[in-house]
Amino acid sequence: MSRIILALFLSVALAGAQTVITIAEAREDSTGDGIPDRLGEIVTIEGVATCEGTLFSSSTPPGLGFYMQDETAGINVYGYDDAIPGDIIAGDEWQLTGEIMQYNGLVEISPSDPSDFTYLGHPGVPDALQLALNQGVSESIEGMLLALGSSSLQQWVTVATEPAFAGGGYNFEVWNGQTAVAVRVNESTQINMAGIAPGVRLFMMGIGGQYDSEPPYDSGYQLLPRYQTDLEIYQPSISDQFHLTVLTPNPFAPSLGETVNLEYGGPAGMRFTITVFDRSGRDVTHLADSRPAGDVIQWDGTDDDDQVLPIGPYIVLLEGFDGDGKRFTTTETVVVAAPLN
Ligand SMILES: [Ca+2]
Ligand SMILES: [Ca+2]
Repeated sequence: MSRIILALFLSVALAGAQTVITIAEAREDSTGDGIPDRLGEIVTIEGVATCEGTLFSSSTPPGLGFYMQDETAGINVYGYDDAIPGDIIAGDEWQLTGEIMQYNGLVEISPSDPSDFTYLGHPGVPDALQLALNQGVSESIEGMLLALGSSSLQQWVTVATEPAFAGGGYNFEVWNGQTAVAVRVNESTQINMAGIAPGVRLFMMGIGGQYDSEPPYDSGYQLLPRYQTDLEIYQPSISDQFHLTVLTPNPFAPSLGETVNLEYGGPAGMRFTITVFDRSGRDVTHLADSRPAGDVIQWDGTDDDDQVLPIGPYIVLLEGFDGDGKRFTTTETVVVAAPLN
């Protein structure tokens, strides 16, 4: 008898337990047409919310409209307001059960009832996936939190087009290196677009999204910022822009006809003067006087009288003068060398 009871208990427990699949499995598209294999199936996944539960909902009252991700992938969570289990906070981890759907190429999971959600904890929002220079949004990273540009990498994107309002949000494009990336700012995020204009440099974060109205669903990828802080305008200080770079070769051998290349620059309108000093502090040659940026200066290792200077280290002083006559300076060392042998 006890064996029968145990079997009954197990079958009830198994019927109640959900088989959790990864988000990558939930999204799987073995035919590559942008339509998930599991379209219309009810699945259970677990993941961390990367924004509040209604942030991307455009309905009234707001319904479910957010993104969650696990180690494998991300996905849009979509549903009516009567399916909301309570406050969903960015960084919450949830198990949820819902139907796999697809809307204009965007893969969605749609719970229908608050009981489809189980709260698992609050591990916090995962680090954004940093896109490389020239990388755009693509299917495998749709639904994930992405970073486009980075202040720590000093890699920015540049606004390419004026933001245009269309259908409950703003659309514009940015250049990530040589790749144009579409950005969609949903009105529901309440992000203010002031200051976003062509030529402005940004460090950005957002969700990888897609809006492609026609099959095959292989285009229309977008970055979807969540918050004002996801659109950080990069305004480098003058001292960050002012620079002198010694290009190769350094050391260089003037007696072999080598020249050292000096690249310099700064904010628009700045004028530059370049002077070379020897170790004793004597100015030996003047390579530029009140020139604009944009040139690479070549130095052949001679002084102002065209005499080749002795081997050894020399200090290159770059001075920049802005429109108000304010002076900025920086130095680099170059080495005049003898040829080997
Ligand atoms: Ca498919
Ligand atoms: Ca897609």
